[in-house]
Amino acid sequence: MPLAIDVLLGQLVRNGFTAVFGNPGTFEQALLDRLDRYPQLRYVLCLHESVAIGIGIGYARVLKRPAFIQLHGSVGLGNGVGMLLEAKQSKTPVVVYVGENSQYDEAFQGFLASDLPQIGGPVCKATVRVTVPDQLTRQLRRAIQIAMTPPFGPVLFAVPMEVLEYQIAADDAHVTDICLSGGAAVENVARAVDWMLSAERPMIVVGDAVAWTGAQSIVRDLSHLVGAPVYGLGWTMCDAIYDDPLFQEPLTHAVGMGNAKLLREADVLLVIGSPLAWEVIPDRDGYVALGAKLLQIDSDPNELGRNFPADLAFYGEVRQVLAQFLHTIQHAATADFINRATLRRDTLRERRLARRRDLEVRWGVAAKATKNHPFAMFAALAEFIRCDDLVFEEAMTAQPFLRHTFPLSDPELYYPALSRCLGAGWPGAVGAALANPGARVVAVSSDGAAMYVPQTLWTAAHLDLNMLFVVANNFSYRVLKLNLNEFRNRIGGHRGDYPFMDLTRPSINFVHLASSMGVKALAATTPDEVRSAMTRLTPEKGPRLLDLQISGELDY
Ligand SMILES: Cc1ncc(C[n+]2csc(CCOP(=O)(O)OP(=O)(O)O)c2C)c(N)n1
Repeated sequence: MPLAIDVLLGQLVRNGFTAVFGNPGTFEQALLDRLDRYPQLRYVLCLHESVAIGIGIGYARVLKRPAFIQLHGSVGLGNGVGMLLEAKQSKTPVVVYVGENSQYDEAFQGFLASDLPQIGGPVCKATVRVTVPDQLTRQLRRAIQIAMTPPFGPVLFAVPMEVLEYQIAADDAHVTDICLSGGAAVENVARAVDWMLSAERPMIVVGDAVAWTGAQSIVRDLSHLVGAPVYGLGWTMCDAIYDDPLFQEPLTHAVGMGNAKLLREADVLLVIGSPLAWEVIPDRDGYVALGAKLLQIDSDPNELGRNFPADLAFYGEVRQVLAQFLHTIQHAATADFINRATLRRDTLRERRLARRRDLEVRWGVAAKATKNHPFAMFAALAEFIRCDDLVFEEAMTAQPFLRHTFPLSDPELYYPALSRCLGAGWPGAVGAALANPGARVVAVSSDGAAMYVPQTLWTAAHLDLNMLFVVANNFSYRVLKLNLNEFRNRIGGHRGDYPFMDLTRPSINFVHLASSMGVKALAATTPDEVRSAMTRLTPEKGPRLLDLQISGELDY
């Protein structure tokens, strides 16, 4: 009979896993020892647990499959807690194998003794702990299945070390693929469609379930047909066709009052695959105007009517339900409806263009006064970004400038990390590069976010990945300053200082940091310096880094 570790690795191969992202210790030595027998599985060595989980998250988002992560015992799991919450809240499927000490030594309460399910439970979708070797494969299949069943999420797979050393029966079972069927009953779709056909101000909000099911073009077709603007909420994937004229913008995840004001303009609000209201500070008064209809579609039943009662809620695979909606509206649309929808469409297209023009004028004026204004700096950088680059970004307050200047037309090539757990950007980008080896990956992170995971650069250099890392470096935790301003506005009393929010004294030398890990790096403080740095970095092979030093002023 084979060793349990071989049965485990065989199961991973059978289920199409291609990589293990980890930071190892002795509890997991059986896995390290046997991995070279499975060339289908590549081990990606990471120098911190948040990097390993973050790379797994990026890999899973790009391949739209669960990733397999290995952490070392209670300490490794503890280090990874923040990034696991990132996976849980972004509903990204990852199986997190954590080794632990032998059950035979439990009574010693020895080295690293702790309780893995207690540490990981609150930040994982589920916990599976194997205590009997013969149950290993069944439990592993269960862990994989839980991770990839909507709502997706991280599953803790805890394995005491001796379990992997037993001989157990081989089996060749697969994990069942779950296909969700459209749960929308025909008569309810008809009611929802009636509301949409008579709406004067329909509006669509899209979240990550759209990208997970590849439904962006159906959303576009639906929005064009009904003449509705599309907004994004809670994005870690690109849930809309970014340069479509009816796509307006992703909404903020910081303060919900502005979002609520905007959504309350709708008389029919269709929310697809996104939690409604989950910002840092949500608007308790509600996001739906009095008398307006709220329609929700989600593959996570927990989201339906969770914070605000929906008038109709559809549970099912988002793409299928949407297709059903589109089909029904196409058949029911009258000439009068099409005329009204066309008028709305033209107005929305104009509104988007006007907003872009206004921003360019405002930012353009500011950029004349400030040589490293982020608009001018990102515009210079964008001259070197190709439309087939894969952009994985955690640009934080520089995000509007990136989104305005970069070519982001292909939703499969744009991943906006959301930064619940700061530091998801760079590791996610490495995961994206591993998942999509043909693409050049552009990994933009703010300086604060980058400093949670600088070890990522080592893994990128170690694997010689074709990546451009960019630090959107404003030498501060700028968003915390903006939020503090709001707080002080509320409680009264502006002091003009921002305690513990400047990343200076000493300032971080990203060029030295990157060089120390084998990544070629240059800094730029003006748009011209960006151009000359990029001219030198672009032809280089392997990972490169641009330290994009942008103004941290608060009023741009
Ligand atoms: C792991 C983790 N620690 C702390 C925070 C709290 N936090 C939220 S935003 C922020 C500062 C972000 O600054 P930076 O990344 O430099 O972006 P900027 O606002 O300057 O654009 C911090 C520390 C967090 N979200 N995650």
